[in-house]
Amino acid sequence: MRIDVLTLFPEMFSGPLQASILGRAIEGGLVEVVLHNIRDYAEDKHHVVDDYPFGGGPGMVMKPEPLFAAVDAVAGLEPAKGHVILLTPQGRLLTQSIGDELSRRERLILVCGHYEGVDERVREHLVDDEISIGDYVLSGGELPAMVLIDVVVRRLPGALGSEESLTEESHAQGLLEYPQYTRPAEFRGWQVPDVLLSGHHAQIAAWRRQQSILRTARRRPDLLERAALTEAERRLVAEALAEKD
Ligand code: 9D3
Repeated sequence: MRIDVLTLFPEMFSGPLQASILGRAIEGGLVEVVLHNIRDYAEDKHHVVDDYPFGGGPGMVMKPEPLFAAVDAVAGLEPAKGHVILLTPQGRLLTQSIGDELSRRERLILVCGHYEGVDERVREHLVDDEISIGDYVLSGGELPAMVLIDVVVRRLPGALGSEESLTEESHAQGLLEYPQYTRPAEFRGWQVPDVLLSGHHAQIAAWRRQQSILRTARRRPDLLERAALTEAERRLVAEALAEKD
């Protein structure tokens, strides 16, 4: 996979792209991430990339010409034109399934907005998709682009080691994780639950499943609608929710 990133702040990407799973995937040639400074595509002497909004109002708007020029320069036609994604607070909310869907594409082109927004013609005629990472205000599309790259690259076949893939699979049940402990068995007087020290694998699995369900019921009841639970587990959920308030 190849991912082109169009941004006014390419230097923001160096840390996250080098660390951990992402760094390994890039090193190993699983994905190529190419950064482009939008300012390099501004044709005027001072490389201006923003301007005042027509009709007045606060803030600056990103001009269309540098963005169109940048996408034209990197889009490519072989084997396919990249899927152009604008990171914007007005986009569809990023989910795991959107990440999965995007990870099956050959090429992505991520456009990071800054200032109050981008000229509407960019949305209408340049961009194929618009994505937000959540309902909170950030300073630009760079952090969201890094989040999206992480979500997508983890899903590429071969990005995770076999151990990591197995952990991934065991957590892909639509429930929150169960509590985890490591040594020491007692820390500042706080004990690890006995069942985890018992060596009874079936009991441990049952305890973990119950903890996952209770935690999900209390913290993220919205997730339970899609989880596959037995009748007994549904009763457990009902009890947990009843004692909550
Ligand atoms: C406070 C300014 N807002 C009202 C006029 C508009 C606004 C414009 C640009 C708010 C944030 C931004 C910069 N953010 C992004 O470009 C962005 C973003 C985000 O802020 N939150 C979640 N996902 C994303 S994706 C891109």
